[in-house]
Amino acid sequence: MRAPIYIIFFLFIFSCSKAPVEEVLQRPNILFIFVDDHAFQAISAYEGRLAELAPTPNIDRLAETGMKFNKAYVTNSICAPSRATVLTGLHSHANGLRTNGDVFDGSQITFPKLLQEADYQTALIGKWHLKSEPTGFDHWEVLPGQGHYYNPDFIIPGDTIKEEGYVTEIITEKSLKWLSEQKNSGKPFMLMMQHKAPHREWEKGPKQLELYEDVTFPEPDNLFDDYSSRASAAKEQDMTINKTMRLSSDLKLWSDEDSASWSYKRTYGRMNEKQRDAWDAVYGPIKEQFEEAKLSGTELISWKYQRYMRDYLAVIRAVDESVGAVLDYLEAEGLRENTLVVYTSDQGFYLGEHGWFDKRFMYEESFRTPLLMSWPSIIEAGSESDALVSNLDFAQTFLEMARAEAPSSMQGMSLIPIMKGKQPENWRSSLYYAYYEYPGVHSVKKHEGAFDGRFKLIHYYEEDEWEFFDLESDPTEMNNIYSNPESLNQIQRMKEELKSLKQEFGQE
Ligand code: SGN
Ligand code: CA
Repeated sequence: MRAPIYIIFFLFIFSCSKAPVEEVLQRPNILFIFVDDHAFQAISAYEGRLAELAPTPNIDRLAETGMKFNKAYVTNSICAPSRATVLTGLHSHANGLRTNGDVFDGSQITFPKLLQEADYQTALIGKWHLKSEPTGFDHWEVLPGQGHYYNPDFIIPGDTIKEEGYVTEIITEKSLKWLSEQKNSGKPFMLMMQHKAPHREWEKGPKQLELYEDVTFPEPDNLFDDYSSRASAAKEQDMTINKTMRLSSDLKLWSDEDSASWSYKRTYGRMNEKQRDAWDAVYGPIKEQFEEAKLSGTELISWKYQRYMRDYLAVIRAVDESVGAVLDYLEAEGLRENTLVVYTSDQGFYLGEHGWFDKRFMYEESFRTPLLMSWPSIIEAGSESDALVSNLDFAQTFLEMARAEAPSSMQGMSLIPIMKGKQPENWRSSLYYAYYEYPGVHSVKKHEGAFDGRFKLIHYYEEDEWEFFDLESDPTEMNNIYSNPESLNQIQRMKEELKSLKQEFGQE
């Protein structure tokens, strides 16, 4: 059958302009893959020190077919606040969720609700962590709190169920199932597939138990940082590999006394006999060797770092396979061209840099987050962006894609011009950051700051201590130059910047 004359006319008009036909005729699908604590240093597309030894080939497919963002940041480097910012397009002080202890007010405007109103099918599967019941989703199945790696519980509307297996694989299966169930709805979809992995305590999946056991990973240059020149917060935190990382739950060297502990019960204690036997076959000999070696001092720190990397990176391999599975599905269904696939994390993570694990600080490893976007009909394959972008920006980006109006109260910027390769002239020139969870786990003091892509100003306001870094000469932030007379003008400028950012975002 011949196409009606108006369609031929449409195709002609749009083949002459930049916007592809798909964008005009059909609204795109959105697959938002959100992971927990995935450091950009552990994605091979970012070419860091771990890239060759622990590649992430499927996550890298998104960079190969799409755009790699080199300067993607979060407003507040901690789980629940990051998730609340993604949903609302608002800084923590504006959406009311500042710490992991707060409850999300699900009655406020979120982008999933607006997509639902715009006739999208919406779903959320995996980690949620916002305490209140999800709103704005046609379908949701979420982990309680942090969730479990083995045989995880899921909260579903009106019930809690326990699933047998490994959490990353289960979240993938549930996501594929929902995708295929809604396939014939005639509506575009927006799925948030939110992995628990690679969150502490980095429990490897059954398929990756032996992965990396014969690999020695390079240490970061500042594994033995002494925090000289930094403010007291860096010295007084509780997140070092040396002191904070536990041999039991973190490094899996359980002893009999541990079996009553909460961390034992929610990890090793949840495994069935078969899972435990496979686990013990790998970790049993490691425990024996460790006990014989009687390590101490820097040798012990280096050993812990190797164990940490082997577990953390193997947990990521399962996530990489999950990304491969969903991309394969979209390809097989012919959905790849007009689906935006986003890969990002709720924040970054320390992989031994500054001697740490965890996040929270405004230093690069945790303030920055990985961000890859693939949407073949719009984004040029293999492209990169150095624009300052934020987890604030997703809500407005997705709403623009759905041709739904974003409320003027939202505080981000749509990334669509950047995806199309054109950074607008009036793009933001700096970012505002604020962290509030103190006192709290890992003892990171409250701070706020401004970053312009090169200079970073941090204020620990309860102690009135300052830090100032020039990332161009000091990319690993080892040298606080706040007292350096030559930096005075730049410091003054960044203080003004911080003040105007706070005004812009209505921060007291
Ligand atoms: C748990 C972890 C912490 C982690 C927080 C917040 N301890 O308390 O290391 O910082 O979650 O993580 S654990 O012993 O329970 O693993 S977040 O990603 O949810 O913000
Ligand atoms: Ca997290």
